[in-house]
This record gives sequence, C-alpha cells and structure tokens, in this order.
Amino acid sequence: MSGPNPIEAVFETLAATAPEIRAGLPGRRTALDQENVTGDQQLAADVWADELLAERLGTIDGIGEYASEERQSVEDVGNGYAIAIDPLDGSSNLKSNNPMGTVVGIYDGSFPTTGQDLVAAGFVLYGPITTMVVAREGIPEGYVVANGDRQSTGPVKLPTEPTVYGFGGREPNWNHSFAEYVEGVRSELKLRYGGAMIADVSQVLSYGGIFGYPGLRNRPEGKLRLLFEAAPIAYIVEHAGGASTDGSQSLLEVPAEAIHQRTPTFVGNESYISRLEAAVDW
Ligand code: P6P
Repeated sequence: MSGPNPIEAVFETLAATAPEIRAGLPGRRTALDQENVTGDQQLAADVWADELLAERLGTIDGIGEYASEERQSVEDVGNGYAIAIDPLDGSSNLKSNNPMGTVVGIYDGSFPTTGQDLVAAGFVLYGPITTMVVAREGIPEGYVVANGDRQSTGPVKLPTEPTVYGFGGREPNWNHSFAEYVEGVRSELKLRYGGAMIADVSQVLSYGGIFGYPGLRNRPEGKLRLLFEAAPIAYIVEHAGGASTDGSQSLLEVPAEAIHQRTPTFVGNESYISRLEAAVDW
C-alpha cells in the first residue's frame, strides 16, 4: 500500500511543528555572530527552526531534496520532491515582537529549478494566532493551526477590490519610474508594510492590493530569494486569483541559475501588477 501523499505530509508536518516553533521563539531571540548564505544576520531561532524542520521534513517518504534559506547547499534526503523553505521568514521581527512566518515551496524537479516546477506552496504565519495557507491544485485553502492541527477556514481568494500596499527597500534607492508608480499607488491604497513578507502578503490576500520588494539602485536584483520566497508566494497569490511579476514576467517564469538567487518581487491584484509592468522602466 502506498504511504501518505508526501505533499500532504509536508503540510501536516508544518502544522504539527508550528506550536513547537512558536513555543521555542521566546528563548531564541539572540543574534548569533554569523550570517546566512545571503548575508542576513542569523538569530538562534533561525538556525534552530531550520534544524527542526530539516529533521521533520527531510524524513518524509517522497521528499528527495531539502534546500533552506539558512543553508549553503541542498541536502540530499532521498528520492522525490524538492523542498525549498525559509524556516523563519522575517525573523528580524522577533526583536520587535511583530509577525513572521515559515514559507515552503514543493518542486517536482531538482534544484536549481524554476517556479514552473512548483506542485504546491504554503506558509505558516505566526501572528496573534497561528494561521496557514496551502496552495496545491485549484484555490488555496486557509487554516487556523490549533494544537498542531489544521482547522479549515475555507478558500483563500484575493479580494477584487484592492485596499493595501507595501514596498520594501529605502525610497532613495528606488528608481525614478518605480517611485512615480508608487506615488499613484499611495494616493489610492493604504500602506501596510511590516518587514516580514509572509505577514505583508497575508494582508494582501485578506484585503486586496499589492506587496513587493523592488530591484534597487544599489541592488538591482532586489532582496527576496526566488526559490524560497518569491516563487512560492507567487504560486499562492496566482492560485488565489492574483498575479505576480519580477517587473516583466510572472515570478513562476523566472529561470533560476542558483538556489539563493534573488529577484525583484511583486504579488497582488492583476490591475496593479500590469500597471507596474507598463509604467516602470527597470
Ligand atoms: P527590509 C525578511 O528578512 C525578508 O526577507 C522578507 O520577509 C521581508 O519582506 C524583507 O526581508 C524585509 O526587508 O529591507 O524591509 O528589512
């Protein structure tokens, strides 16, 4: 008899591990004297959450590769799907006690690969309560995570009426045409930017709008990582009825040459995504 579906097992495991991660955060707010592969300062929580999730997810039958934002290289864990995970996205919010999350993409391919190989994506959001969104075929499903169990809150559909926006990076580092685009957005929507992609994307999924981290004058590739952050979030938002872009194409089309490759990242209502692509000269 075939075992449980590995994709389902990944999300069950994330839910089951969520209370343990949440409970382990208070004692792990210290900054380590080290950085991850892409130069983010690592907290004790980052390393601990990564080790915990590697152990739990890497032993699932049908998972072959475990790649983490916190690790230099891909771990070979057997045969099957390839997981790309940011164990604690937005962990710098731990110091200020603001929301953060875990984001995972499940790829039917070997790293480095592209968003076209995604077969599922999801995130856990550690906010006032613990919630989860899972996208596989069709419309994403939302959950409240209680005692490690997922309680469905129904389909996650992007509201047709946009309300909020949030863009990362310092304004002096935005290029002129993007700054002009944001002036228009600013006059139409409300600012919601909290420094953790998962929490900011959750705002967009709940209220409609656009979230992004642009390429900057001093960093044209932007900050967010394609395989760990941008492609999984684009998969979720596009399945929820929205759109994504790196400035010119869906994030699911962006070719990855390296596992820690960064990309300019925008997700949200199609009207704001297409307006961005038309207005901004990167
Ligand atoms: P900034 C967190 O470190 C992260 O990768 C994303 O979760 C978040 O959207 C972004 O960086 C925040 O970057 O420059 O605003 O601190």
